[in-house]
Amino acid sequence: VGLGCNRPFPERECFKALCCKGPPPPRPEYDLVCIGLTGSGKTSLLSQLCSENPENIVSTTGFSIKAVPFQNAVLNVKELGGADTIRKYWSRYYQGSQGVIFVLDSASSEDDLETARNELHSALQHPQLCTLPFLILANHQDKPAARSVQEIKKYFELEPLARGKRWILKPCSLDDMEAVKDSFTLLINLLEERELEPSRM
Ligand SMILES: Nc1nc2c(ncn2[C@@H]2O[C@H](COP(=O)(O)OP(=O)(O)O)[C@@H](O)[C@H]2O)c(=O)[nH]1
Ligand SMILES: [Mg+2]
Repeated sequence: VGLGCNRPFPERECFKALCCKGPPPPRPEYDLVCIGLTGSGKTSLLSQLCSENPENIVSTTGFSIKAVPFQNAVLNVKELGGADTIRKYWSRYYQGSQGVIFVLDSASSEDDLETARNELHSALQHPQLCTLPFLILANHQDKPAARSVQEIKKYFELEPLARGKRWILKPCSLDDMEAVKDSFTLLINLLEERELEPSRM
């Protein structure tokens, strides 16, 4: 008799079959803010995660909120427009955030990369964000001019600044959404850890 046929508790199987028919347990929801310069790919990545038609993407002038579904959680992501004129208002929308997604264009000009670095540093040090988990996506990796994730880590001086914080830096591009989803799973793990913290004390 093989192991699979050996069922000493058929009633247990029945119970499982019955209780699994109910509605799935509600998934936890987290409020996140998504920032990054215009053109870094915030709207495209979030739309892909929501399975929206990429042709409907328009430049984000104010902000937009999307409920992004994952297997174990729903992320309510507030994308803030990245234009020069809007960035100074980013911090007005930080309140209530439980985590941060920062998207950058790995193939952008030196000037834009420096601007992105300054914005990321401000976010990492902002009183309303500095204790939150960060997912930093080095997007546009499909382009030949893209800097590697190691180069970006060094250029952005993340090690000294973000030491002790929970952050994830991952290379990605629109054409590999599976990798993007994996990165979000890591972020969700950090968000869950955070939720458990008070009960551990
Ligand atoms: N080649 C390439 N293009 C991308 C990638 N991500 C976004 N884009 C393009 O970059 C442009 C700006 O993207 P968008 O999502 O509007 O950026 P946002 O301003 O940060 O919201 C669009 O034309 C996208 O198709 C990527 O990973 N690779
Ligand atoms: Mg946008």
